Amino acid sequence: MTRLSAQTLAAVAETAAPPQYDRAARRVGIVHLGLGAFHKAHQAFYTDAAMAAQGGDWKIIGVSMRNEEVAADFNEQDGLFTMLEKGAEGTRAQIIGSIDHALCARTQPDQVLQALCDENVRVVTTTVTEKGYGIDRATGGVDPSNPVIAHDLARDSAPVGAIGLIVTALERRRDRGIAPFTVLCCDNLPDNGAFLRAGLIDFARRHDPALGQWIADTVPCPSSMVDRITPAQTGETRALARALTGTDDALAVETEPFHQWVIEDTFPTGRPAWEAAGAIFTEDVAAYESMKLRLLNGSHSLIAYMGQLLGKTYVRDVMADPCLEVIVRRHLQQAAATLPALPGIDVPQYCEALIARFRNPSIAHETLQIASDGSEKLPQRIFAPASDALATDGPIDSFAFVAGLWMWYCRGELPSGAALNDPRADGLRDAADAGTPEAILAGFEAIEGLIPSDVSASPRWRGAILGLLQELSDKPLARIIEATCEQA
Ligand code: CS2
Repeated sequence: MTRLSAQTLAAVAETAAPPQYDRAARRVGIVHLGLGAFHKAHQAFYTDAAMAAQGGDWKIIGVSMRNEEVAADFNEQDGLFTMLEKGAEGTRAQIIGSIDHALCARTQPDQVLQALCDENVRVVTTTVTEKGYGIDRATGGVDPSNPVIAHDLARDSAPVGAIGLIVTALERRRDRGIAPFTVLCCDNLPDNGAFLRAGLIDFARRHDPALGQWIADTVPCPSSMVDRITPAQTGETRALARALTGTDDALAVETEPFHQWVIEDTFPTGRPAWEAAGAIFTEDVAAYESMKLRLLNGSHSLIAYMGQLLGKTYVRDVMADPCLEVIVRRHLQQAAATLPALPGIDVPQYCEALIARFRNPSIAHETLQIASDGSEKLPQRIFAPASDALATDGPIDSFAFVAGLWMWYCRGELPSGAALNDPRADGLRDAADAGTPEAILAGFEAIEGLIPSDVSASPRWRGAILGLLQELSDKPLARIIEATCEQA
């Protein structure tokens, strides 16, 4: 079967919608760092809709940070890929045309820098995952012990990490008199614009304080809340794309119909009309961000650890168990109680919609995937709401439940047989294998920048975690779940 490409696009089956604009007439205006499934189903999709609605030179150069095969696949397919929207009413296939071509940062850092220095590039978007920046949460600056940060700070060769690339490109633009681009972080981190901005400034200052100041004064880093459940590609994804497009597509991505993007509107040098696909522009995304991180992502982590410990492969398998659904609902309730009022948002309705999204039978979202990088995810998903709940004497059982399950999950033997996937895996495993509940909790508390001190100091929190860890060593999780479900 022929490969999807600009040449074969005209022959794509009618069951797949092609790009609604002349791709050849549009030029590049965005560089995106982190060319994974999420970017394809989210920013690339929004940008495609923006160009279809209002034109503009906003094609994307997609940069895979480490994987040269992904970049090669994109180039072989002239940037085209199939997005499969899988909902209750079936599957909708759309060919996304917004990516112009791709590069790999690890092997082509000079080309990436060149792209970032192009004066037509006015926006740089990022999805490199929570851990991918190399920012130390405790200090807010870069972590010099992170190998990529250390490599890029040494300046012996071209930078290969997101922060090193962005700062070096900004320096060159400043020196050449080219206006800086807007840096738009699209990872699931609270106040993600300020988070990335602090990392950029700190990295720059270590080499040139004046550059750090120039970035602080001139580079816009709006925050954004991104949302779309997008599992990793499977063999079935590719087979379905083949059936619906009549071509072979190594890059097909499957995703849910729901999508949301809330963005601070600070783009002095312009931006695509992302509102064409429903993006919301606002002055303050913080409230939306904590809603999404605490309700969707927090429940996701709960589902992931329950699923992994009970041998359930997909999110939908967890949701198919009525008792586990009760526990997810309890989490949503306790997390919702920590949120400020959100004008225009009906939180109970949002939670019901989440339950339906988690249940989506056509989305195969692996609990193993979500269970990864707990040390990077739990601070904003679980510990921050726990801290707020403790401050107002609100319920914390569910936050302690997720934290305790995670600690148990980090023990040497992973139920799935896979290795613990977390940048701090060794330290987590040592803490989790410490023996008694007290020793396990003390081990996790000793990990810097993880559990906030106000949370650790709370007798209520400690009691709940120690009780759960004791129970987990005494009896099977299924029995604990039954009892928790009855009480919920
Ligand atoms: C998930 C997210 O993998 C995870 O940790 O919770 O990727 C989640 O699917 C997205 O944030 C949904 O927008």
